[in-house]
Amino acid sequence: ADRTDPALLRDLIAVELLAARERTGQLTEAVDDAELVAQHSPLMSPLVWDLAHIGNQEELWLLRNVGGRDPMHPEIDPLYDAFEHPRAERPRLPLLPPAEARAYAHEVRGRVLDLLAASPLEGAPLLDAGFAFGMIAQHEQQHDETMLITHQLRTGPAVLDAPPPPAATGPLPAEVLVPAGPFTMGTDTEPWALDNERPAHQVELPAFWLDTTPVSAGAYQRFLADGGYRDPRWWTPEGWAHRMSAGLEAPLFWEQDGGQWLRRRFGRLEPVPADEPVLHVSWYEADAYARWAGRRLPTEAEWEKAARHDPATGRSRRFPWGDSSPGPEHANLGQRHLRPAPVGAYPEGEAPCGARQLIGDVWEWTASDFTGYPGFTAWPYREYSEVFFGPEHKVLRGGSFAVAPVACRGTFRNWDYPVRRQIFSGFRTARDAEPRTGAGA
Ligand code: AVJ
Ligand code: FE
Repeated sequence: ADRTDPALLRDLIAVELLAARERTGQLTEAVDDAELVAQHSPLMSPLVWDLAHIGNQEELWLLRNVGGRDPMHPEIDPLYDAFEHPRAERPRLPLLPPAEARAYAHEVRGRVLDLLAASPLEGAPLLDAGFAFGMIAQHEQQHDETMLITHQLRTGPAVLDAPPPPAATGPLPAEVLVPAGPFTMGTDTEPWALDNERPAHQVELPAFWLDTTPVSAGAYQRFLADGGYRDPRWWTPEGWAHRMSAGLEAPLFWEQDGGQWLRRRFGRLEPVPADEPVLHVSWYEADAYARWAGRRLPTEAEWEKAARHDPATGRSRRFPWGDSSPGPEHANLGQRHLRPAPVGAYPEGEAPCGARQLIGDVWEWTASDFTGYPGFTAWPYREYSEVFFGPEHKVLRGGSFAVAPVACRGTFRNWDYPVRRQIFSGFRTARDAEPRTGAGA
């Protein structure tokens, strides 16, 4: 879309806001009011919290900060401030009941569409290229992914349905080479990039080999069958301690039935599909698998170089396939399919290096801690990223089947604790192409 034409930009924003709300509607209308207010896991908010929080953030950023309007219900702000109350406590707050939460989000949206029609989309940093509107569309889509995680944790009969993703094409080599050299990491030009994706900067990397696709559940089962969960050799000391104390035996949602592994997916039990990317593993498990395979997790810079660097032009693309926004032919995004596609799907989404499914399907754990790039400035709010910088969070890249295109691109960075695995997390592995030389060698 032509983002320099204000009329087209307004349409694009309206389409993204609408798409997010449609998804929010599907996720919150699939269950009854009792399930909306219930806590399905202490790791998650009740769905009704997400619903009103979506409306509250939209009111704060668009109606108040951009539009200069007065608060609609100032007394509810603290309830929906993610920093005031940890998720586990949210069910006990005096939250808006479902009908009121819906009405509030709907009321805010009506006023936001009026504001959008009247608002210039330049002249102030929050307005330029419609940034605040884009940030809010992304925010709602991020919570739609969060709500889908809650659905995955929920027990009870299945309520969600979607057609299967496309099949794999191949054969493909197991790994692809990314030659040594500099590339541009991060962005100064992506209009709705969040602060942690900025600024663009050069990074020089040695050559490395990267798995062509995410690690499959079948490959991961060989790690299990080889006693990988019983052998501390493959685990970091922290990872082994966690594996022992949490009693990890397999990815989350897997259960053994005789000799067979089954997995629970949105209320249905099915055999673990061997050709699907492994899902619901923690960073510790991903790291242990990589060690067992004689490999390692890629760094965040390696992941981004594989996904964006175009050796023909030397520039970094927005996506592996080029600069065009993701279509259904490129990547499994947006909850169109409620599962990852088999490894080797999406030939049209291939990166110049030959890697597939870097965008969509599963979030990919990287070896890297979440930090600010050189020259990072927190904007427009410190609590989005900066307060999470540090070694306690690991970076995930690429987006899952549950994340919408508006909240996913080659520069997008997600992060979580290394123990987390209710998220739609998988990984691929890497290895150095040349033996490392020590300092002074
Ligand atoms: C970027 C997914 C880690 O859910 O904690 C939503 C996104 N930030 N509301 C999160 C977010 C504020 C964030 N993650
Ligand atoms: Fe939020």
